[in-house]
Amino acid sequence: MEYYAFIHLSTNTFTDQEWGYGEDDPKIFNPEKLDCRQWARVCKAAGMKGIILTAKHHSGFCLWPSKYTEYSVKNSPWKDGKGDIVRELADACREYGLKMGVYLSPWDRNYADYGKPEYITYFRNQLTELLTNYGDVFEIWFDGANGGSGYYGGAKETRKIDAKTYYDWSNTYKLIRKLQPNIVIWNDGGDRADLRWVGTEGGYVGEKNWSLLNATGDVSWDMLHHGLENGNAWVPGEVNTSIRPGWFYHESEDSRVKTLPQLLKTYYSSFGRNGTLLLNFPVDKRGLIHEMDEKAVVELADAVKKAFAVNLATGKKASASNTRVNAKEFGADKALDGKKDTYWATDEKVTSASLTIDFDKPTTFNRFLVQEYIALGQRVKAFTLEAKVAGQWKVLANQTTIGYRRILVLPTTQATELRFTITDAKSCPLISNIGVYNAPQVLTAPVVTRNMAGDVVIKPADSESDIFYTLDGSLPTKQSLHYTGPVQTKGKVHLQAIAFDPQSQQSSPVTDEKFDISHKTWKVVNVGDEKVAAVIDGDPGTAWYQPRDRKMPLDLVIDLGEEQTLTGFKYLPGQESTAGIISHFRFFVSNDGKQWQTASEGEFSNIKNNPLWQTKSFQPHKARYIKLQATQNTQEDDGAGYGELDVITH
Ligand code: FUL
Repeated sequence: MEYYAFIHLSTNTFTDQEWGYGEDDPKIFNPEKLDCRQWARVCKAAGMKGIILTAKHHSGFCLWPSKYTEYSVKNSPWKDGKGDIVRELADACREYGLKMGVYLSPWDRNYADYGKPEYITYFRNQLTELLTNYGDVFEIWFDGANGGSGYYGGAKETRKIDAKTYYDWSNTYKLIRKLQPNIVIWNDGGDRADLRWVGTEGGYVGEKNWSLLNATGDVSWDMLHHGLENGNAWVPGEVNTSIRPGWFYHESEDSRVKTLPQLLKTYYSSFGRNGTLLLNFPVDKRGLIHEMDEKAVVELADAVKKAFAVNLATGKKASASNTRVNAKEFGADKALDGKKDTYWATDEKVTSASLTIDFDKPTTFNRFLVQEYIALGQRVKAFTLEAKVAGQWKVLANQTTIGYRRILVLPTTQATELRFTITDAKSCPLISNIGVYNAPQVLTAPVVTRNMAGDVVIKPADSESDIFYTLDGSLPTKQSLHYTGPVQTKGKVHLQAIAFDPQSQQSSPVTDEKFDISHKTWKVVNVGDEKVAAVIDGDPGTAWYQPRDRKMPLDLVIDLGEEQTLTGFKYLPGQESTAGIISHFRFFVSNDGKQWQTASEGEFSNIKNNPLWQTKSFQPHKARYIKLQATQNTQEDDGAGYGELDVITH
C-alpha cells in the first residue's frame, strides 16, 4: 500500500483536545461542511492509496450510527442525526479508487461497562457493524493507548485492564478474518497482528528495518523500530505520523503544518526505509482537510515526482559479479528494467555479490533507490555503495537492510560508475529494482529560539543561505529584515523567518514562532541545582530531571519576577529521554509564593507516544509565582523531567 492517509475526527475536534474524556455532549459534533469526497480528492492528488478513519477514538464517540450506543453521530446535530461518516467515506473511496480502513479504539472512555466482560461483546458488535456494512476494509487499527481514567457512563473513575488478556484478541481476530478475509490487522496493545507500530509517532523507522517479528512473545522497542532479522512472522512496520503536531485539529497548530523539507524527511525515513507511510490529517471543524494541509501534501507529491522523474541508471550497462546460471532470466539488467516482477539473482549459495552500473559519462546524482523481490522474502543483511569519482572508487554508504524499498539520500556526487555490493544476505539476494536520481535541492526552514535574556536566535539549516525575517506578522521575503545576529526582544514576539539561497534564488518555507513574555526575570525557586535553568532557558534541547529519590507529587516553582495576567501554561517534556514525561498535573498560581490557587489540572493526553509541547488554557489569573505539580508520569514511577516550561499571558 506504500502511502495512505489517516483521518482523525471526533468530538475532540470541537473541544480542542487530543483525548476526549468520554463525557462531551454529542451536540457539539457538527462538522457542517463535511465532505468525504474532498478528503478522497486530496488523498488521491497526494498519491495515497487509501484512507483510515477514526470511526471511534478513545472518547467512545462513533462516527457511524451504531445500533449499540447512543454516543454517536445519530445524537449530533450533524445532518440532523441522520448522517453516517463511515458510509460517506466508503462511497468516496470507491469513487476515487482508494481503499478504506477503520480505527476502532479498544479503550472506550464513554461506555459504562468498559473494564467488564460485557464491553467485549459491545466491542465485537461494533466491529461486526464496521466490517459488514461498508464493503471491503483493507486495514483495522487497534490503538494500544489506555490511560485508565474516563467518564464510563458517569462513574468518572480510573479503570485498569490487562491489555494482554482483557480483549481476548485471538477470538476477536477470528471474527475479523471471517468478516474480512483480506484485511490487515494493526494492533499495538494485544496479540501480534499483521503490521507493527515502529515505536514512535515522530515519522521514522530504523534504517535497519526487517519486515519480520516473532509471532508470539514480548516485543521490545528495538524490535518495533528495527524488526527482527530472524523473526518467524511477516509483520512490516507502518510509520504513522501526523501532518501537524497533534492528531486532532487545533486551530493553534495552523502554523505548525509540516513544511516540505520536514515532509520529505518523513518520506525518506519511512517509505525510504522499507516502511509504509500512514500520514494523518486532523480534519477541521468544518469537516474538511484544511487548505494548508492539502497544499503541504500536494507539494510533497510534486517534490517526490520531480525527485524521481529521471532514473539515471535506465538504459545503462549493468554488470554483476555473479548471476544465476540462467542469466537470461536473472541477469543484472533485470534490476534496471523498471519491472517489479523481474529481478537480478545470484547463484543459490552466493550471498555476496556486486552490481556495477557504467554511466559512460560523468553523471551527477544524490539519491539511490533499491528494492528486493519480497514475494520471496527479505534477504539482504548488509550492502555498500561506491562511486567512481575522477577515476577513484569512493565509498558513499555502508548500510544494512533493503526490503521492499530503500532510498539513500546521498551528498551530491559526480561519478562515471556506481557499484552496489551486497556484503551479506540470509539467502541469495534478489534485487528487483535499482534507481539513481538527482533530486532538486530543497531549502530547510531556519530554526528560531529565544534565550532567557529575550534574544531571538535564528539558525539556518545550511550555512550558505541568508536569513530574512519579520516581526510584524507579515510574510518574510528577501526584502525583509536581514538577520545578522541575535535580535533583542522583550514582550510578546511574533517572528517569521526564511532562509534564502542567493545562488539558486530559492527560499525555504517560513518558520513561524510566537513567543510570550521573556524569561529574563524568571527564577526557579524551589530547586538548588543550577542546571534547573534548562527548564526556562528557551532551548528545547536542554532538560532537567527531578532527583531520583523524590516521590510524586513533584513541584517546580517559578518566580516570574513580576506580576503577570496568566491565561495558560505550556510544558515540553525532556526530548532526549522517555523518563519523567509528566502525564497528569496540577498547575497553581500565587502572588506571594505561599498561598496557592489551582488554575488548571488534568492530563496531557497522548504525551507518551507524542512528547511534544502541551498547552493548557485557563481563566485569567494575576500572579507572580507559578507551580507545576507532576502527579503522574507515563511510566508510572516517580520521575519528572522538563524540557521547557512557559506561560501564556493576557
Ligand atoms: C495514539 C492515540 O492515543 C492518539 O490519540 C492517536 O490516535 C494515535 C494515532 O495513536 O496512540
